[in-house]
Amino acid sequence: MAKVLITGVLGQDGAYLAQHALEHGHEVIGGARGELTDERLWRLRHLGIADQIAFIPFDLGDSALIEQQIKQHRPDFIFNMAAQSSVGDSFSTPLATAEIGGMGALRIFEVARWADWAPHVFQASSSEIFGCITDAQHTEDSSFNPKTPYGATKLFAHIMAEAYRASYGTFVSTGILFNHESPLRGENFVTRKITKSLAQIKAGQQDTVYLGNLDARRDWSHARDFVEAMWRIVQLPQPDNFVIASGRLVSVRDFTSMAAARAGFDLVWEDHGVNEKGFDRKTGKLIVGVDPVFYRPYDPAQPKVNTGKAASVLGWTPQTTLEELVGEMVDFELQQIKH
Ligand code: F7E
Repeated sequence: MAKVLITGVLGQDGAYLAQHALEHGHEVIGGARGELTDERLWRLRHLGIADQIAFIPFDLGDSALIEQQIKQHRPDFIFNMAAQSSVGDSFSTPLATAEIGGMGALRIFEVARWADWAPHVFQASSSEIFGCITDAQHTEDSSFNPKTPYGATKLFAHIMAEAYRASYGTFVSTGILFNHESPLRGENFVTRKITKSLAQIKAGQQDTVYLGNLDARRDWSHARDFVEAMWRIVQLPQPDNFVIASGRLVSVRDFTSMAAARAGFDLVWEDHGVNEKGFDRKTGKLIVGVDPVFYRPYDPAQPKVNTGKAASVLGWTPQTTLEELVGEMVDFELQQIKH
């Protein structure tokens, strides 16, 4: 039985990681900042594991607290999942994004560097570190060129992880994670916004969902599958970097059509840009509109990736198709509707 510290345990990935660790008989210490309100515990409650986690106060902005908690609990594994994880929000909160996502990660690496029991640290890197597309097919060794505050922050932590490995021999591995979704996703991310809105439109509780860039393409997988990859990464004898993705890029428009079909709508798309609209073929009802307020100042195209290293070294490939993921998310939202 290992001791597993998960920062950001109240978030989507933290919750699935905690579930995974508990299922494998490990002890889970859940780091969370602020009060443990019912509202914030909903993911862990939904998974039925809130009572099995030893919660500790943990704030990535507080070096002394981080050091004290890690030294006191001596975890074998540290998963650093806490961050301001919205790319969209990072445009309005660049300092907080960098402070928590960048310096916060470094604070953990620094404690791990001096820890006499040599914990294995997992750092959640992001596909946003690739930024502008430069290679036809990206791998762990592609060049990084982020142009968003979030991407730059994640790149700082990513390079620091490599620096700590090279300079001090600290075990810090990274997963360069592409988009990973689930019913536990935050509502400010596009997949959950779409699935939740469609269920509400279906129930007559919302008229239309307004989105931003429908042409944006993302490589979406199920968060549960990603957690399995993260777990395998920290079990390796040596720290390393792994791209974790499905390799399939789908537009926001196509994701919306898939989700709408699951909710019982047959979308037809008309016009372009801010005037684009998605109507239900059967009823003619307007289901999707575009509102430029959801456009980003910079929205880099996501690259196609080669996940060969994860497959060969970790024996990992995603188990859930995008169709299954969309089905699970829409069904979840339909079940949540209160009539
Ligand atoms: O946006 C477009 C938006 O906010 C996806 C995080 O987990 O993955 C995630 O970042 C795309 C973008 O995720 C809306 O412009 C259109 O192109 O769901 P998202 P993200 O920015 O890709 C990466 C890998 C991470 O590391 C991050 O932590 O969808 N889009 N209309 C919209 N996006 C939002 N949020 N809302 C819209 O209405």
